[in-house]
Amino acid sequence: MRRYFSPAQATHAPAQELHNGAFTDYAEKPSRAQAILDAIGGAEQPDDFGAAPIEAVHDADYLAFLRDAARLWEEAGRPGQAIPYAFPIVGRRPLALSRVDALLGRYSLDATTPLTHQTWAAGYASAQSALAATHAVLAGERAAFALCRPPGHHAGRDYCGGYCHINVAAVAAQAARDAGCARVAILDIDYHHGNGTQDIFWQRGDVFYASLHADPATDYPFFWGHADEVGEGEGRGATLNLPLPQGTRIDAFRTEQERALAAIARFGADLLVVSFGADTWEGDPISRFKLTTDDYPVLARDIAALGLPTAIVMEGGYAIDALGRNVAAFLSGFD
Ligand code: OKP
Ligand code: ZN
Repeated sequence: MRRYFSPAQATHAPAQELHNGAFTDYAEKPSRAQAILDAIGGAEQPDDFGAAPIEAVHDADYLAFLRDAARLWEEAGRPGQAIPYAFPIVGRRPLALSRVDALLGRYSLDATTPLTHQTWAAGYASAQSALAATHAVLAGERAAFALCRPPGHHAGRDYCGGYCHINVAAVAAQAARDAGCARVAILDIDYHHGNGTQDIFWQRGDVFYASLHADPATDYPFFWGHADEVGEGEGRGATLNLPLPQGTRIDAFRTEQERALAAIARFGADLLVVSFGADTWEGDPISRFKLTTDDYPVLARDIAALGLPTAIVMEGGYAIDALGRNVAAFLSGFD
């Protein structure tokens, strides 16, 4: 399988995050990528497809914010990391604010995602890896893997959060649409709901979003991923949420994944994007499912049986010692 990763993706490295009311080591570490590379035998540097495929999914003012935030924060003389802390949740309106504190709140979903001087470059490169995998399958590869890091599925058209800045799955899906695929499906099997991906395609009937994830009644991102969220307008019925309880093991996970795959087959997708998170593994430090390494090839074979050209993009997975073997196990199911 073709595999893509750019060294620029490793440069974004916040020191700490706000977790359980205290600052702890940032879980989405650059060493996640090295662990995966070691286990899958390296990866190719992606071609540069430019900013246009990213701008097809994200607003220009938001992308400018990603480029500038750390510099503005530093210029304002702030000693700590660029972390938002005031959010316009009441009466959100298009105020022309320039204070970096206001911009951080305006363009962020949460306070867990510090921005760095390298955030834009790393997110840009992560999106290029997703685009390279997408173009590989458009050119006839059965499946391809983008080692996306930073991940993407919590990021929306104009906001970051949940360690995500550029929604790499959305960039991949939109690129496939623009390359002529009439209908594209995204299957999100990260532990967390991909609220950003859902939001981007909420009113679209041409991109189907199906997600298995921890019930947002108990887990981040709390406000999205509930079973009654099905899309709106043209997108009504093109969003499928399958929340699962903490403690979920392979049998229940596989049964629900079969439901998602059946819905994708009925939708009639020409191409599939898989948002793959290995944070469903039993030893993940921030997640509570009970999948084992041996479960991943089983899930992958079920997905491969759909017979669709498949671009796999990496999302979460924070047990770094096990991450490489879990990713390699998943990819082995597509052989
Ligand atoms: C990103 B991905 C809870 C903090 C939650 C954010 C989790 C982001 C997961 N104390 N932190 O979906 O793997
Ligand atoms: Zn996750």
